[in-house]
Amino acid sequence: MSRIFSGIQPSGELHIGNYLGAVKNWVQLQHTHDGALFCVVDYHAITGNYDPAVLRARRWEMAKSLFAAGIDPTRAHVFLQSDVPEHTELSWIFTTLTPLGDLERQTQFKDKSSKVESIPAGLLMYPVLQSADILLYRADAVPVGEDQIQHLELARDTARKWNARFGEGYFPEPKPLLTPTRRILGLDGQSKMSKSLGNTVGLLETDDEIWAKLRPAVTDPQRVRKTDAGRPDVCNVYQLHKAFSDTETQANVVQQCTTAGWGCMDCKKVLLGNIVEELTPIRHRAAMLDAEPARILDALADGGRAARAIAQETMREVRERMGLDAVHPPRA
Ligand code: AQP
Repeated sequence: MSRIFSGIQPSGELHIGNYLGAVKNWVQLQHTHDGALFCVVDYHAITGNYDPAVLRARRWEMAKSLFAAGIDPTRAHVFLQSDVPEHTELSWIFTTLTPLGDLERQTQFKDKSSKVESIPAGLLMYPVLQSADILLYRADAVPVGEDQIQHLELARDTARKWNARFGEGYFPEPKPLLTPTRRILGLDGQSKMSKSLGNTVGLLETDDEIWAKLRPAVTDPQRVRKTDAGRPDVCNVYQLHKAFSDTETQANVVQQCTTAGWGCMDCKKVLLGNIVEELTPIRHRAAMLDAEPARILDALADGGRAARAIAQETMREVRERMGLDAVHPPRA
């Protein structure tokens, strides 16, 4: 059976893009794959300027949100990346195998580095650490959103290179597991929903907060008046219906939109109802966890222990195969 690993940055709140693209899939996969590993990748969240107090709070909130979303610590291991130092050790080893050009070609690097004056090397090295995150557990299936496909190609290249030099077949070549909602746009309808772009709907937001964001959300730009027929295929609100509404409602949305039966506001109100229906139980579970923080602490401690056990064994084998194990005098 394949081993599942995936990670999420505590660089902001868990949003519906993360949820639909990845975390909802994690919740399902934990039932078919024992011991799946889900990591709050805090080392990835320090590549830019940050406030340590804010990071501390976000790590906690991210772990809580994952449990609230339905990750069950008796089925899956949830842990903090910085609780397992072997991530950074394997990352250095992979750095030595990675061509600079491959890193400079990564779309996410080009995108993020174009927005800063001085580019931190951590931004460039991000996919190397990500390869280490995955391969440390010798995971072969990685449930992620579409934006991570290119990084996983690099992880596969790295696994092949290391295997060719040090141990054929040792590291599996990890494959992405995508959901039908592999790329959710922000409510601006322009760019990927992203913590750093401030265009998100948080998983734990109240109904009023969600509506305040959904009400002005961009729809089909050509639909100016209610009497204009809309084009669901170019409308981000329809894409969100596909994620949150049942097939009957989706068909009705198409019918009402293309015949100018509903205005965009009517369509958004139906969507709001369906988002609220899906997110309310998650919010309730988060409130219960707020009242019992020890459950989060215990789950993270257990997850960290389980992750370290696998990571330490991998590093023992990696060091041995690379000539980095216990030193001894030369044999005569
Ligand atoms: N908009 C999205 N649609 C579908 N999937 C998404 N993911 C992120 N945004 C979308 C998936 O969520 C998982 C965790 O992502 P991450 O936090 O580790 O990194 P990210 O992709 O960089 O997410 P953000 O929100 O855009 O964070 P920032 O702004 O900090 O970079 C991944 O599986 C990702 O594919």
